[in-house]
Amino acid sequence: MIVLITGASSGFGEAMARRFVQGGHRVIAAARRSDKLAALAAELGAALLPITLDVTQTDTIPAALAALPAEWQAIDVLINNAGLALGTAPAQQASLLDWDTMISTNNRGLVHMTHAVLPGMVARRSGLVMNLGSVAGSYAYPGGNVYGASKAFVDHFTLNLRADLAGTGVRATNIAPGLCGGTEFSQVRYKWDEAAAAKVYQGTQPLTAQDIAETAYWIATLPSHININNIELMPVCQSFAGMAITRE
Ligand code: NDP
Ligand code: 8X3
Repeated sequence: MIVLITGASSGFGEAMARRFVQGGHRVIAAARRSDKLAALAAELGAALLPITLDVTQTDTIPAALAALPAEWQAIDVLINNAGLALGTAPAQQASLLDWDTMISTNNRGLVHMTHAVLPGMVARRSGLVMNLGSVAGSYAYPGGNVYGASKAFVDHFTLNLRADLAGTGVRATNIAPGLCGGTEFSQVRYKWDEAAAAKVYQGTQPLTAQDIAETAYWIATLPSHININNIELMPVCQSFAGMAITRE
């Protein structure tokens, strides 16, 4: 298989790139930090093709895909993993710039990538689009505001993809992880305040990027008549809070 992974320079994307190459597949690894991708390419060899791509620069996406070498053009699996949370401030205090960046990356970038890759999949009558949602897309929490909403969009966009792709042989899956450590997610969210980022995982055994990579690999290698619509994973240490009630 040829697997295109966005956000392959760290965290889930990097772990998934390793997993798919280890499984004998070829990976197109996309992200903004070309130095990180070059290091991954040096480690994984010719099975990994690094491409520098900012998914928020949506005008550049079709040209970046058209520029792929001919033998890398027929993408079997698109993993829309590039994404981020910025901040945990309540909506009334949050940064609009942060909100725009989350929407541009988690939603706009994701739909543009999908739009660029889908026609080839439909023409070949096979393919899989795997989107990285989050538990934040299903369960509201204070400070989740636009991040959670952007992931709810990913969840529902994936289901609507399934509706449109009926009869084409192309599959679509939303992967919704909960607390997951060992990636740059919290460093990015807390703008590289390392203490704040570390506190998120204190006293927990979170999911790992490897757990998510194994999940993605399992989904992508299922027989072609099976579609996982939505899969939600949490570490055992994570559960549900009650409804918040304001009392007079
Ligand atoms: P990381 O911060 O480790 O990885 C995010 C990746 O996205 C990086 O490779 C980054 O690369 C890339 N990226 C960010 N912005 C862009 C952009 N504009 N264009 C291209 N690539 C971009 O986080 P995770 O691996 O933890 O997260 C991966 C996905 O999983 C995200 O969508 C996140 O929301 C989701 N998720 C994470 C959870 C967690 O707890 N960790 C739980 C649930 C979901 P670069 O900076 O080089 O561009
Ligand atoms: C990341 C999981 O709980 O930090 O999507 O929102 S959470």
